[in-house]
Amino acid sequence: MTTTKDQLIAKLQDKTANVMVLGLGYVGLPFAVVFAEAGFTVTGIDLDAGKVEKLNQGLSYIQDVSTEQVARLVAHGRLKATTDFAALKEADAVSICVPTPLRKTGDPDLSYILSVTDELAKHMHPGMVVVLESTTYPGTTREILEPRLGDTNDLKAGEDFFLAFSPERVDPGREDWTTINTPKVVGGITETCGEVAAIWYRGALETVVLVTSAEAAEMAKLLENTFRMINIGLVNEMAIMCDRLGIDVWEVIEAAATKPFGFMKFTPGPGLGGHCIPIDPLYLSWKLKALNYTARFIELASEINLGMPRHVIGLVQDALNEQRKSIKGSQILVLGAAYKPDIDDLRESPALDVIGLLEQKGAAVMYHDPYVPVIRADGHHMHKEMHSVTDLMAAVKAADCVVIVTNHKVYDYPGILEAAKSIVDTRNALGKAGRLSDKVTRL
Ligand code: SAJ
Repeated sequence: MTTTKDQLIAKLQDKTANVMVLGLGYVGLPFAVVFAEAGFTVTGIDLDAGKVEKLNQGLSYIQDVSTEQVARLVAHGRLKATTDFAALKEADAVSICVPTPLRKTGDPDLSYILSVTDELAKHMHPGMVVVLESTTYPGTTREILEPRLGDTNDLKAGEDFFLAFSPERVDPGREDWTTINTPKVVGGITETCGEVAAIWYRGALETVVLVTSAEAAEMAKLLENTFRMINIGLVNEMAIMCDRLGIDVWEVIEAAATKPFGFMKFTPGPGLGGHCIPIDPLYLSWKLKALNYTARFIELASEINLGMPRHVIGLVQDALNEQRKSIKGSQILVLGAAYKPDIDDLRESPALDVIGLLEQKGAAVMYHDPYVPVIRADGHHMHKEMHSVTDLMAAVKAADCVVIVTNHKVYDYPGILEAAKSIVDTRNALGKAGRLSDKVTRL
C-alpha cells in the first residue's frame, strides 16, 4: 500500500503536482516561472489584483522576469494567477513568498505570514508539501506554521503533510546568479519533511542543499545577511576612523583588497538600504532578546550603519564651511535616491535620511535619480512629495553642494565634477579625480 508520502513524491517527480505560490513579488514571481518552466502547473496567489491581471495577460512586472517568458507559460496553461485562496484546495505543493518587514517599533512583522498561513490552513489536506521562503527568525516554521497548518487540521507533519523552510536568495537585477542556478538550502520540520521538500525543489532547481532542520535553514539565511550587514558596519566605522586619522579609507580598502585570500571587500557608504540587509539581522537579535541574549555585533553594526547619514551631514557642513556657508539657506542637490546603484528601489534608502536631515537643518534640498522620478511623503523622512529635478546639470551648477548618495552608472561624473561648486562623494564615484580635486569631500 503506497503511503501519503509516496503518492506525493510520485506527483512531485512526474510533475503532475499542482504547485501554488503565495505572494507574487520579486521572490514569488521568479519562483513561479522557474517551476512552470520545469514542467509543473503553477498557480500564483496574490492579494494585488493588478499583479494577478498582468500575469494572466502574460505580462511581467518584475525586472528579472521577461514578459516573453510569462506570456509563453500562460499561453501554454503552465502558469496562471488568482486572488482567490480557495484555489489552494487543489494544491499539492505550496511555496510561501510573502514580505517579512519590521514594524515601526523595530520588531518583526509576521502579519503577512500569519495571514496567508491562516488562509492555507482552511484548505490543508493530506499529501501536501509547504515551504516557507520568507526570511524570518529561527523557529518561525515550527512555532508559527506547524500548529496552524497541522494541529488545527489534525494533520501530522512528516506523515500527513510535509513542512519545510528554504531561504530565498533573490538578488534583484543580478543576471549571473538567478533563481534556477543559485544553490538552495532546504530544512524540514522533520527529516522526512526536508526530504520531500528537497525532492520537489530538485525538480526545478540546479542545486538543493538539504540541512537537518527548518531552524538550520532559517539561521543560514540570517548568517548570510548578518555577515554583510556587520562587514558593511565595519568599513563604515573604518571610514569614520580614517576621517579622524586623515587617511583615505578608499585607498586603504583598495590596498587591503589586493590580498588574494582571507579578505572580502566591502565599501563604506551613506547608510544601509534595501529590504534585506538592514532588516534580516534584526529578526535574529529580536529572537535572541526573548532568550535574554544580546546579539552585540548586530546591535553595534546597526548603530554604526544608522549613524552614517548623520556623518554625511557633517561632511556637507565641512564642505559648505570651506565656502563660508552654512547648511541653513544653502541649496543642496542629492544625487541618487535608490538604495543601491542602477535600480529603482527606495526601500530603507539612506538617501531618505540624508534628505530629511538636510531639510531639518534648513537646507533647500533637491534630488535627482533617473530611476526614481518621485519620492512620496512618508511622514517619517519626507513631509512633502519631491520630484527628481529635470535639468540635472542646471541643478548641479545651482547647488551650493552636490551630495553623491547613490552612484548610478549613467551619471557623467567628470561633467558633474566640472560643473559643481562643491561635492560630497559618499561612494567614491569620482575616483581619483575626486581625490585630486579640492572641491570634493569624500567619505
Ligand atoms: N552596501 C554598502 N557597502 C557594501 C555593500 C552594500 O554600503 O559594500 C549598501 C548598499 O548600498 C545598500 C545596502 O548596503 O544600501 C545593501 O546592499 P546589498 O549589496 O547587500 O544589496 P541587497 O540589499 O540587494 O542585498 C541582496 C541580498 N540578497 C538577498 O538577501 C537574497 C544579499 O544577500 C546579497 O548578498 C546582495 O543582494 C548582493 O550580493 O548583491
